[in-house]
Amino acid sequence: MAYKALMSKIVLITGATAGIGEACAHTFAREKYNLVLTGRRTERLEKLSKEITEKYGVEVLTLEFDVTDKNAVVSKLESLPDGWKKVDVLINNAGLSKGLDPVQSGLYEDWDLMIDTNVKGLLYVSKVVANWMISNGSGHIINLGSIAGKEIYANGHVYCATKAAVDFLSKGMRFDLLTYGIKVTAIHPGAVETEFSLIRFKGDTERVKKVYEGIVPLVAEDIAETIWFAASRPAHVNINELIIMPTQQANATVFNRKV
Ligand code: 8X3
Repeated sequence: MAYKALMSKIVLITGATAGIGEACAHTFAREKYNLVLTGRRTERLEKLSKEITEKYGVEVLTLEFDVTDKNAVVSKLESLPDGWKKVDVLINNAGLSKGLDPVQSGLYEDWDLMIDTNVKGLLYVSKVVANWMISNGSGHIINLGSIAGKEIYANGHVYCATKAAVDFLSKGMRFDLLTYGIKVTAIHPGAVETEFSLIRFKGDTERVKKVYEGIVPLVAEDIAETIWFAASRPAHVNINELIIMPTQQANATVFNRKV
């Protein structure tokens, strides 16, 4: 397995068990990349791995860890066979929003989870993989930001702050990795219908319904195709960042709803 991995390009995707991460797994497998898929849900990882191997004939390795667990991130990633450390593209997709509350009543555990996942988790993974890319002499880090990192909206302060952090971390990484020829791209989606809102609203399907009411939202595949566009530019071209929204969305809060 390690030998073949050396022959093909490799993408490592965090949070690959659903939504944008899962869609990226399909898109990159279609383009004949071998995949390292990471996530918290083992069963889903295994199911996706099997599906992709059968459908596209590429090789898939799965690593089960939570990006918030620094020791697990480092030890699981470092446990990869050497051939699999030749990662060409890292997609830092793992991220979430939990709760939508003002500062005076927000829950500490929601804040911790968002900051630990969206900011610290992204950093933990990036450090390990950036070092591999430096040894390999090339690489491309693609970070999932959000329109929420470009604008603030009511009750979104912590989530928006974490995505603003992703925006600045991406810009900072571009400085750090410039001399190594490593590309850094940030993708900032608006409303994408995934499990995002279900997690934000903690399973309240009525609130989730309202988010997408009267609009045709983006789907995970729209973002995966955008990421593929960024990843497939020629060696001398880097897409620094892209903001992508549904046609019926003007900014983080203004929609042209047809209800
Ligand atoms: C998700 C987009 O506008 O719901 O990152 O925060 S938004």
